Amino acid sequence: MAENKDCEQSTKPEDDPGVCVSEISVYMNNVDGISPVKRKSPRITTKSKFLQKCRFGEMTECFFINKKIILLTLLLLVIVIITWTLLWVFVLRSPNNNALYFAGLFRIADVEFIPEYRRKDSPEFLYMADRVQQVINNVYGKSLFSKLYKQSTISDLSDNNYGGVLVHFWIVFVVPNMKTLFACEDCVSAVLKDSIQTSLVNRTSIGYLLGLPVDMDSIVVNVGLRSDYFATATTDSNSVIAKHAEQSGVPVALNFSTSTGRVNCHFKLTSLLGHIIRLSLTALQIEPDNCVTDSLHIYDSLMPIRSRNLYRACESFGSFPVSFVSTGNGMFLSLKSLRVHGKKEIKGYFEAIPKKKFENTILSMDGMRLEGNITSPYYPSYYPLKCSSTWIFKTSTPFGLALKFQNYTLKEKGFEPCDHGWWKINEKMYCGYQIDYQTVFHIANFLVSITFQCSGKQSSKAFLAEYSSYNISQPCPNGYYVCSTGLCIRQSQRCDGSDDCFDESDEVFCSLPPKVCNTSSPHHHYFSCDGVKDCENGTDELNCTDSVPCTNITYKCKNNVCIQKKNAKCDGTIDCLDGSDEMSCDCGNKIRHGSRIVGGSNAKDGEWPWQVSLHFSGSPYCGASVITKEWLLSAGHCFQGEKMSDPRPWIAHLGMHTQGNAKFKSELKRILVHEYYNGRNFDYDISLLKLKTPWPDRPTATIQPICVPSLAQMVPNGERCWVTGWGQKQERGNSDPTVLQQAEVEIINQSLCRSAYGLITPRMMCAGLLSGKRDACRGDSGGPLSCQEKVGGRWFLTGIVSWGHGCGRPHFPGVYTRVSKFATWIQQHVSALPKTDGVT
Ligand code: 4AZ
Repeated sequence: MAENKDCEQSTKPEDDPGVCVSEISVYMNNVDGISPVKRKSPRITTKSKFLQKCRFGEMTECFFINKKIILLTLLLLVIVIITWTLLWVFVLRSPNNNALYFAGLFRIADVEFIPEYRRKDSPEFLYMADRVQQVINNVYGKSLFSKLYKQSTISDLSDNNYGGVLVHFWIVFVVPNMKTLFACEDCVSAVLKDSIQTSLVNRTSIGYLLGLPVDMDSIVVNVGLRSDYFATATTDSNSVIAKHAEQSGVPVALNFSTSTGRVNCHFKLTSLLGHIIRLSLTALQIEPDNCVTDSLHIYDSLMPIRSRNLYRACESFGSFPVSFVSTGNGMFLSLKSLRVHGKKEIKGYFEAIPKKKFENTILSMDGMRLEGNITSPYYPSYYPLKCSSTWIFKTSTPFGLALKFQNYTLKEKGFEPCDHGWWKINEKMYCGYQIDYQTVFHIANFLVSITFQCSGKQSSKAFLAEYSSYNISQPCPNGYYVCSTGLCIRQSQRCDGSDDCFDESDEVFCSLPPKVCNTSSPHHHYFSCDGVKDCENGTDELNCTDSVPCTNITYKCKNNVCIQKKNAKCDGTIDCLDGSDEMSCDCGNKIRHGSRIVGGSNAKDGEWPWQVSLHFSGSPYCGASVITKEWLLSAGHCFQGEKMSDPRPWIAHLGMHTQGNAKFKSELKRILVHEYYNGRNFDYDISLLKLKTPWPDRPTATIQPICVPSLAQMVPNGERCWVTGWGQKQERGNSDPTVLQQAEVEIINQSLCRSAYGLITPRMMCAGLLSGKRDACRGDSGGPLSCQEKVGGRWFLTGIVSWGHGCGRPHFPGVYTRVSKFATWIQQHVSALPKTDGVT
């Protein structure tokens, strides 16, 4: 395989991959006077005497003495070499752990950019860099931090779309005692900002930083990584590949691939003025482990500045190409891998594209119907951190405007920030959310003004909405029903047992359908093929394995044939012609059957062999369930935030009965939270966890996987299931049990669940007792709600402990993630799971 050796690689496992120029250091130790070369050895004089002796003829004595001298000299030399090497490795070369690195940028206004600034060895660059450096030195040298300030380095001078020169710099502080926690970004940038003198008269953002005209609004200073400092701050670094897009729309290739050695590879991309950069990736191969070993960072700057991080990829993308856009004419990519073995690859190209303004006015002429598409800026690229788009629509009465989104929805904005863009529609504010179904947003006005603002910590996936005018008094055609998601479905689809609206709004306030047992007309989904004989003549359970059109309530065999039998998976009867429904059914078996959580009881050892306790930094935090040899299922909310989503502090305890006595423990290799997890309402509250070490078959059989339900699987209301965990035994106070607790709970009707809580999505379900008493509580989150199949007797992971109003309160049952809804998602990610578990 062809290997690109442009970027720095290291094959030695002990090498620090971040150090491009490992010899360069801001290390403060004074090495003067310890050089062995400077010392004169008195033995040299002795040696010369012996040599003299030799010359005067006593040859035998001379020979032995000579040999001794040689041996002694060699010994001395070896000692000197060892001492020097140890000194070099442990003292001189060791990283300066007391150094803190800050990466930043600002724009110098009123200074004309000249092409020579692009070359770091040009006199023009050196002159300008020296000037800026002196200013920074002066500012920090006279600041509160003067004693800690070590140096600044100008790593780039670039042109930019606002005029002047954009300066990218590093500032290094040396803090003798790190206990003084000096990583205060705001303090460091405040020093710079406070030193700028602005004029109250001019009212511009340009002020003077010791004579340098600096744009106040452009200042960014963030804590940076030492490895990034060494990779980018020094002129002789060979790990940065600089590429420039000379012409608009002409792609410039970006390729790097290697199978050996660690990687610390950086691309600095620039484009011509008045343009931005579109980066298109066609391949990315890195180890998916939450960026512990491998990562690709894309920055909206020419240096790795954290707040300018456009995207952080910890794994490859689901499909290619994917593209990202910058806000200015520079972009920086950082590809890192700590793995010595295995392929690391990035393929793609970038191009200069004109910077655009996104303002549109769309008018309906002579009452004509409006129709078309609106998209996020730079569609289909991920939209950048800062962008905005406005549209003004004018229809005529009685028409309003409908926006049909593919995988996106708008919800009224609360106090929280919007992570996927915010919208202002006729003066009302909304947040955008990514979801996995269609929605239609109706605006009942003939004059519509829409502003979309990009927001979030990362670049977000593009959206497209089809707009059309609609009759305000009748949003859906005759014979159609308006879902709460805004979609129009046929009236016949209402109360048919299938979630056609995607939010179950077509399945609420439905009376129990009548049993029609003596006609040839098909049975209602509620009765048909659910394993329960509702009709005396058994007609509701007939022909359940005949091939039918696939829907979300049919079971899909491996050969893509769908059957009506809902719980076909692993029930002990072959239902699919290809037998796929009974393949890979080594799950959901309990070795021992035994008879708390809130209102629960002690479980017996080995009773719930799929139960896992997840410990964070040594303490029990959440539960999980074993589904394969190396995968666990848990809740998404256990892993929220930077700290919790790092797999390293987590340990999974398997085969455990009393806390701390696990039969098997493993670190986590990967945490995969559902991409649509919504921290506001706990929708899509599910995560997959990959173990670093798969659990062993022996010596214990107390670890067993639970079966994952198929998409069609149905658990009837009132069915009794079990919730297990080491969570609190009471809502108040610290009452964590040491022995695993179990509680039998009932599946609660979705409408009842909704009447208790309001927003219950199709991906949630309730279980508990309406009297309260038995429930999951804090600490049980992520753990299983296990239900036993009537036919076949296997146990299925019907729910995952998610949330609820307190614990064990009457009329507030526990809310669980409905696992069957995620059958496809689980299968997509867990390659070890059989491909035959009936997902559609
Ligand atoms: C929790 O905080 C939690 N009663 C889990 C479940 C329930 C409430 C809280 C349900 O982990």
